[in-house]
Amino acid sequence: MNREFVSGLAVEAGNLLVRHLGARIVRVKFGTDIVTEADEAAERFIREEVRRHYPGHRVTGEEYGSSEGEAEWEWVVDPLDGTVNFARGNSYFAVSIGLVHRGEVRIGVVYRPLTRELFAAERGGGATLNGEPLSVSQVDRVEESIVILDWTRRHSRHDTFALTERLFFAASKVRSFGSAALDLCSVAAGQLEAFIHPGLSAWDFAAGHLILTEAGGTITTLAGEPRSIEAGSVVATNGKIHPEVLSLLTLPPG
Ligand code: 2AM
Ligand code: CA
Repeated sequence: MNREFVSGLAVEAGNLLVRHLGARIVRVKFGTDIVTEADEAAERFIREEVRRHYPGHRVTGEEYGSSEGEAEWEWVVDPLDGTVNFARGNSYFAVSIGLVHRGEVRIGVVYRPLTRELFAAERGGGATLNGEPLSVSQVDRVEESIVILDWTRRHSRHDTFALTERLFFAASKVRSFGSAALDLCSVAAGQLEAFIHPGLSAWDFAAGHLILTEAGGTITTLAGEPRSIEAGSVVATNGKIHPEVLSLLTLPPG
């Protein structure tokens, strides 16, 4: 098992997405949560390659669920993270592949095909962007920070609005780009300081989780609990502003 194989797979799947630019929307899951032919084709490709090279491994992907049986190794795959951007011709989308061993992410790769940015990490081995080491920023105050806040239609707009208001007043800038995997990589690369999402699935952040922590960042739930790869909220920062961000996110009762 190696980082090169996972990286190669993400790059090939990314190239497949590029060939599908302009792909038809095949399903609307919920509100703006859509699926195109590209999501499905890229996931089928990854599943087939894993089955061919690592037949004993389990695959869990956003579009086709989990393959049968228990396995020590599990590939947690989002074939297209940022589908809404992809469908509008915006380059901010990526392939995300996390390789999990007994519940722990060992290898994480996120590939943004239109800019050819390959983010990769191996547990204990650091994180890289196109082979160059990555590290989080040194900014230590929210006041000087750029913060990404994103949400889905499934979450209460009132709760999200309350958080947005607090961050808007506290941070230097608030952004929203639409790909959780790339957002985590941007924090890992020191391009900005934090990413907050009230509810993600494992495939959205398994790879980005490892890339961020290997670059020196911190990731927890909104409540400040340690983050495994189970679905739920995500607060990801450069580490230095984490306590201050969490204190801003704690809404007073009532
Ligand atoms: P996607 O493009 O793979 O759907 C944007 O809000 C971010 O949240 C994207 O990473 C998007 O991933 C993810 N996302 C959107 N809807 C979601 C949902 N219903 N459950 C989990 N993640 C979602
Ligand atoms: Ca997806």
